[in-house]
Amino acid sequence: MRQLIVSTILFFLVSLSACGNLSSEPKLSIEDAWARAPAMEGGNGAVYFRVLNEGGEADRLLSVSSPVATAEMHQTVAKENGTMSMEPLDAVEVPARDEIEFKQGGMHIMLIGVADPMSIGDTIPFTLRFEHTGNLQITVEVRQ
Ligand SMILES: [Cu+2]
Repeated sequence: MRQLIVSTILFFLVSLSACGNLSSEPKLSIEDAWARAPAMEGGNGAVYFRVLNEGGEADRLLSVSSPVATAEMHQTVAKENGTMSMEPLDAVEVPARDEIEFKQGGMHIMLIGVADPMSIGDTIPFTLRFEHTGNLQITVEVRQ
């Protein structure tokens, strides 16, 4: 009888840990992050990156920030007259086992009014705030 109880408890523990491995949570990483310096002092810069989600649940990017300037999430949109424009994004879904990309001509991060000039090779701190994962702090290199 004692043997049976021990076996039952063991089985229960194994089941629990198996569930733990399958638990659906977002598992995020930020790849290929880089920043573009503003063309002139006080102008707008940009930040680009990919967000990978290897987890079994989606997450949402709620906001971004950097000490160098006000950071906004934007979407590039083509207008009917053929010109390009941008619209602010409230939040961006990162689906489970998928990735999203912030890139030139698509979704991107705008650094509004960069006060201190950024040079090629500089690095800037950058924070991404996700609904489930919380804050992810990364360092972004300024490139051409
Ligand atoms: Cu923009």
